[in-house]
Amino acid sequence: MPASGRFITIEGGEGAGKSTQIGRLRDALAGLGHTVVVTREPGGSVGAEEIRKLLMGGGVDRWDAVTEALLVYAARRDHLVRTVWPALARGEWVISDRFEDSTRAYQGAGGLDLAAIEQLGAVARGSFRPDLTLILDLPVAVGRARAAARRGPSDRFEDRGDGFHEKVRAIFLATASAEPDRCAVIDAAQDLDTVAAAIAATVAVRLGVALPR
Ligand code: T5A
Repeated sequence: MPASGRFITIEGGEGAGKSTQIGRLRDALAGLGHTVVVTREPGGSVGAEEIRKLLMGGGVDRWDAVTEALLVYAARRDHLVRTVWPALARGEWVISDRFEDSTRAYQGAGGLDLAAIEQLGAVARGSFRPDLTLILDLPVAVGRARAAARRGPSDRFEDRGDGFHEKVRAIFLATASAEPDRCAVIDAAQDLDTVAAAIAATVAVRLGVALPR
Protein backbone atom coordinates (compact mmCIF):
# COMPACT_ATOMS: atom_id res chain seq x y z
CA MET A 1 0.00 0.00 0.00
CA PRO A 2 1.36 3.48 -0.79
CA ALA A 3 2.75 5.32 2.22
CA SER A 4 1.06 8.60 1.33
CA GLY A 5 -2.59 9.34 0.67
CA ARG A 6 -4.08 10.53 -2.59
CA PHE A 7 -6.56 13.31 -3.23
CA ILE A 8 -9.28 12.57 -5.79
CA THR A 9 -11.90 15.14 -6.73
CA ILE A 10 -15.17 14.41 -8.53
CA GLU A 11 -16.68 17.22 -10.55
CA GLY A 12 -19.62 17.78 -12.85
CA GLY A 13 -22.94 19.51 -13.24
CA GLU A 14 -26.13 18.98 -11.28
CA GLY A 15 -27.31 15.36 -11.12
CA ALA A 16 -24.18 13.99 -12.82
CA GLY A 17 -24.06 11.13 -10.31
CA LYS A 18 -21.10 12.31 -8.23
CA SER A 19 -22.46 11.23 -4.84
CA THR A 20 -23.55 7.86 -6.20
CA GLN A 21 -20.20 7.11 -7.81
CA ILE A 22 -18.17 8.34 -4.84
CA GLY A 23 -19.83 5.68 -2.70
CA ARG A 24 -18.79 2.98 -5.14
CA LEU A 25 -15.24 4.28 -5.45
CA ARG A 26 -14.89 4.53 -1.67
CA ASP A 27 -15.99 0.91 -1.28
CA ALA A 28 -13.59 -0.27 -4.00
CA LEU A 29 -10.62 1.53 -2.46
CA ALA A 30 -11.52 0.39 1.05
CA GLY A 31 -11.64 -3.16 -0.32
CA LEU A 32 -7.96 -2.78 -1.19
CA GLY A 33 -7.20 -1.83 2.40
CA HIS A 34 -7.03 1.94 2.05
CA THR A 35 -8.57 4.22 4.66
CA VAL A 36 -10.84 6.53 2.66
CA VAL A 37 -12.25 9.88 3.72
CA VAL A 38 -15.25 11.07 1.72
CA THR A 39 -15.87 14.76 1.91
CA ARG A 40 -17.52 17.55 -0.06
CA GLU A 41 -17.41 21.18 -1.07
CA PRO A 42 -18.66 23.60 -0.14
CA GLY A 43 -18.31 22.01 3.28
CA GLY A 44 -16.33 19.09 4.65
CA SER A 45 -15.36 20.70 7.98
CA VAL A 46 -17.40 22.27 10.76
CA GLY A 47 -16.61 25.82 9.69
CA ALA A 48 -16.99 25.13 5.98
CA GLU A 49 -20.39 23.53 6.54
CA GLU A 50 -21.46 26.78 8.24
CA ILE A 51 -20.31 28.75 5.21
CA ARG A 52 -22.14 26.26 2.95
CA LYS A 53 -25.43 27.32 4.54
CA LEU A 54 -24.71 30.93 3.51
CA LEU A 55 -23.86 29.85 -0.03
CA MET A 56 -26.73 27.46 -0.68
CA GLY A 57 -29.66 29.28 0.89
CA GLY A 58 -31.54 32.37 -0.25
CA GLY A 59 -32.26 33.87 -3.64
CA VAL A 60 -30.17 33.47 -6.78
CA ASP A 61 -28.86 37.06 -6.44
CA ARG A 62 -28.08 36.89 -2.72
CA TRP A 63 -24.33 37.29 -3.40
CA ASP A 64 -22.51 38.92 -6.26
CA ALA A 65 -19.92 36.76 -8.05
CA VAL A 66 -16.91 38.10 -6.09
CA THR A 67 -18.57 37.74 -2.69
CA GLU A 68 -19.66 34.24 -3.60
CA ALA A 69 -16.11 33.30 -4.59
CA LEU A 70 -14.67 34.73 -1.35
CA LEU A 71 -17.12 32.62 0.65
CA VAL A 72 -16.24 29.54 -1.41
CA TYR A 73 -12.53 30.05 -0.80
CA ALA A 74 -13.00 30.71 2.92
CA ALA A 75 -14.81 27.38 3.11
CA ARG A 76 -12.13 25.68 0.98
CA ARG A 77 -9.29 26.90 3.18
CA ASP A 78 -10.99 25.58 6.32
CA HIS A 79 -11.79 22.29 4.58
CA LEU A 80 -8.16 21.84 3.54
CA VAL A 81 -6.69 22.80 6.91
CA ARG A 82 -9.12 20.84 9.10
CA THR A 83 -9.96 17.80 6.96
CA VAL A 84 -8.05 17.19 3.73
CA TRP A 85 -4.44 17.90 4.64
CA PRO A 86 -4.55 16.06 8.01
CA ALA A 87 -6.08 12.98 6.33
CA LEU A 88 -3.45 12.96 3.58
CA ALA A 89 -0.71 13.36 6.17
CA ARG A 90 -2.06 10.24 7.91
CA GLY A 91 -1.71 8.35 4.62
CA GLU A 92 -5.45 8.23 3.96
CA TRP A 93 -7.16 8.65 0.60
CA VAL A 94 -9.52 11.60 0.30
CA ILE A 95 -12.37 11.77 -2.20
CA SER A 96 -14.03 15.17 -2.44
CA ASP A 97 -17.46 15.72 -4.00
CA ARG A 98 -16.47 18.93 -5.85
CA PHE A 99 -13.38 21.10 -5.38
CA GLU A 100 -11.80 24.04 -7.14
CA ASP A 101 -12.93 23.18 -10.67
CA SER A 102 -16.47 23.85 -9.46
CA THR A 103 -15.40 27.40 -8.61
CA ARG A 104 -14.04 27.90 -12.11
CA ALA A 105 -17.21 26.45 -13.58
CA TYR A 106 -19.91 27.99 -11.40
CA GLN A 107 -18.41 31.32 -10.38
CA GLY A 108 -16.83 31.58 -13.84
CA ALA A 109 -20.24 31.02 -15.43
CA GLY A 110 -21.53 33.68 -13.04
CA GLY A 111 -19.13 36.22 -14.54
CA LEU A 112 -16.03 36.02 -12.34
CA ASP A 113 -12.76 36.38 -14.20
CA LEU A 114 -10.76 33.12 -14.22
CA ALA A 115 -7.58 35.04 -13.36
CA ALA A 116 -9.24 36.26 -10.14
CA ILE A 117 -10.13 32.67 -9.29
CA GLU A 118 -6.49 31.64 -9.79
CA GLN A 119 -5.37 34.41 -7.44
CA LEU A 120 -7.79 33.35 -4.74
CA GLY A 121 -6.73 29.75 -5.23
CA ALA A 122 -3.07 30.62 -4.83
CA VAL A 123 -3.83 32.24 -1.46
CA ALA A 124 -6.12 29.49 -0.18
CA ARG A 125 -4.30 26.33 -1.30
CA GLY A 126 -0.83 27.41 -2.43
CA SER A 127 0.43 24.93 -5.02
CA PHE A 128 -1.70 22.05 -3.70
CA ARG A 129 -3.73 20.26 -6.40
CA PRO A 130 -5.74 17.06 -6.64
CA ASP A 131 -3.85 13.95 -7.76
CA LEU A 132 -6.78 13.13 -10.03
CA THR A 133 -9.97 14.94 -11.03
CA LEU A 134 -12.83 12.97 -12.56
CA ILE A 135 -15.20 15.20 -14.50
CA LEU A 136 -18.58 13.51 -14.87
CA ASP A 137 -20.01 14.94 -18.08
CA LEU A 138 -23.56 14.67 -19.35
CA PRO A 139 -26.12 16.83 -21.16
CA VAL A 140 -27.53 19.55 -18.91
CA ALA A 141 -31.13 18.43 -19.44
CA VAL A 142 -30.34 14.85 -18.37
CA GLY A 143 -28.57 15.93 -15.20
CA ARG A 144 -31.23 18.43 -14.22
CA ALA A 145 -33.97 15.86 -14.77
CA ARG A 146 -32.14 13.38 -12.53
CA ALA A 147 -31.63 15.97 -9.80
CA ALA A 148 -35.24 17.14 -10.00
CA ALA A 149 -36.60 13.58 -9.82
CA ARG A 150 -34.55 12.84 -6.73
CA ARG A 151 -35.00 15.75 -4.41
CA GLY A 152 -37.37 18.30 -2.90
CA PRO A 153 -36.47 21.97 -2.75
CA SER A 154 -33.79 23.29 -5.09
CA ASP A 155 -30.84 25.49 -4.04
CA ARG A 156 -29.47 28.81 -5.30
CA PHE A 157 -27.35 27.15 -7.98
CA GLU A 158 -29.97 24.77 -9.33
CA ASP A 159 -32.37 27.70 -9.67
CA ARG A 160 -30.24 29.26 -12.42
CA GLY A 161 -31.33 28.70 -16.00
CA ASP A 162 -30.18 26.20 -18.60
CA GLY A 163 -27.88 28.81 -20.21
CA PHE A 164 -25.93 29.10 -16.96
CA HIS A 165 -25.61 25.32 -16.66
CA GLU A 166 -24.47 25.01 -20.29
CA LYS A 167 -21.66 27.47 -19.47
CA VAL A 168 -20.78 25.40 -16.38
CA ARG A 169 -20.50 22.28 -18.54
CA ALA A 170 -18.35 24.07 -21.13
CA ILE A 171 -15.93 25.35 -18.46
CA PHE A 172 -15.55 21.87 -16.95
CA LEU A 173 -14.70 20.47 -20.40
CA ALA A 174 -12.29 23.31 -21.14
CA THR A 175 -10.50 22.65 -17.84
CA ALA A 176 -10.17 18.97 -18.73
CA SER A 177 -8.67 19.89 -22.09
CA ALA A 178 -6.25 22.35 -20.51
CA GLU A 179 -5.09 19.93 -17.79
CA PRO A 180 -5.23 16.41 -19.24
CA ASP A 181 -2.65 15.01 -16.80
CA ARG A 182 -4.82 15.88 -13.79
CA CYS A 183 -8.31 15.53 -15.29
CA ALA A 184 -10.26 12.73 -16.93
CA VAL A 185 -13.70 13.15 -18.49
CA ILE A 186 -16.19 10.35 -17.77
CA ASP A 187 -19.37 9.94 -19.86
CA ALA A 188 -21.91 10.16 -17.03
CA ALA A 189 -24.97 9.74 -19.27
CA GLN A 190 -24.36 5.98 -19.27
CA ASP A 191 -25.93 3.58 -16.76
CA LEU A 192 -24.60 3.43 -13.19
CA ASP A 193 -22.52 0.28 -13.62
CA THR A 194 -20.90 1.49 -16.85
CA VAL A 195 -19.96 4.81 -15.26
CA ALA A 196 -18.56 3.02 -12.20
CA ALA A 197 -16.45 0.75 -14.44
CA ALA A 198 -15.09 3.74 -16.35
CA ILE A 199 -14.15 5.45 -13.10
CA ALA A 200 -12.48 2.31 -11.72
CA ALA A 201 -10.49 1.89 -14.93
CA THR A 202 -9.37 5.53 -14.87
CA VAL A 203 -8.34 5.47 -11.20
CA ALA A 204 -6.46 2.21 -11.74
CA VAL A 205 -4.46 3.57 -14.66
CA ARG A 206 -3.85 7.09 -13.34
CA LEU A 207 -3.08 6.22 -9.71
CA GLY A 208 -1.64 2.74 -10.11
CA VAL A 209 -4.11 0.77 -8.02
CA ALA A 210 -5.61 -2.57 -9.00
CA LEU A 211 -9.30 -1.77 -8.66
CA PRO A 212 -11.80 -4.45 -9.68
CA ARG A 213 -13.70 -3.31 -12.83
N1 T5A B 1 -20.51 25.22 -6.00
C1 T5A B 1 -19.70 24.31 -5.40
C2 T5A B 1 -20.03 26.42 -6.48
O1 T5A B 1 -20.77 27.22 -7.01
N2 T5A B 1 -18.68 26.69 -6.36
C3 T5A B 1 -17.82 25.81 -5.76
O2 T5A B 1 -16.61 26.09 -5.69
C4 T5A B 1 -18.35 24.58 -5.27
C5 T5A B 1 -17.43 23.59 -4.59
C6 T5A B 1 -23.29 22.23 -4.47
C7 T5A B 1 -23.48 23.46 -5.28
O3 T5A B 1 -22.44 24.36 -4.97
C8 T5A B 1 -21.94 24.89 -6.17
C9 T5A B 1 -22.18 23.86 -7.23
C10 T5A B 1 -23.44 23.17 -6.77
O4 T5A B 1 -24.55 23.77 -7.39
P1 T5A B 1 -24.68 20.07 -3.98
O5 T5A B 1 -25.85 20.07 -3.06
O6 T5A B 1 -23.42 19.52 -3.45
O7 T5A B 1 -24.46 21.49 -4.57
O8 T5A B 1 -25.24 19.38 -5.26
P2 T5A B 1 -24.56 18.67 -6.44
O9 T5A B 1 -23.10 18.52 -6.23
O10 T5A B 1 -24.97 19.32 -7.69
O11 T5A B 1 -25.20 17.26 -6.25
P3 T5A B 1 -26.39 16.56 -6.94
O12 T5A B 1 -27.00 15.74 -5.88
O13 T5A B 1 -27.27 17.46 -7.71
O14 T5A B 1 -25.68 15.69 -8.00
P4 T5A B 1 -24.76 14.43 -7.93
O15 T5A B 1 -24.16 14.17 -6.59
O16 T5A B 1 -23.83 14.59 -9.06
O17 T5A B 1 -25.78 13.27 -8.29
P5 T5A B 1 -26.33 12.04 -7.41
O18 T5A B 1 -25.32 11.01 -7.31
O19 T5A B 1 -26.94 12.60 -6.20
O20 T5A B 1 -27.44 11.53 -8.43
C11 T5A B 1 -28.59 12.29 -8.71
C12 T5A B 1 -29.74 11.32 -9.07
O21 T5A B 1 -29.44 10.68 -10.31
C13 T5A B 1 -29.41 9.28 -10.14
C14 T5A B 1 -29.20 9.03 -8.65
O22 T5A B 1 -29.72 7.78 -8.26
C15 T5A B 1 -29.95 10.19 -8.04
O23 T5A B 1 -31.31 9.91 -7.94
N3 T5A B 1 -28.29 8.77 -10.95
C16 T5A B 1 -28.45 8.13 -12.11
N4 T5A B 1 -29.54 7.77 -12.79
C17 T5A B 1 -29.34 7.11 -13.97
N5 T5A B 1 -28.10 6.80 -14.46
C18 T5A B 1 -26.99 7.15 -13.79
N6 T5A B 1 -25.76 6.84 -14.30
C19 T5A B 1 -27.14 7.85 -12.56
N7 T5A B 1 -26.25 8.35 -11.66
C20 T5A B 1 -26.98 8.92 -10.69
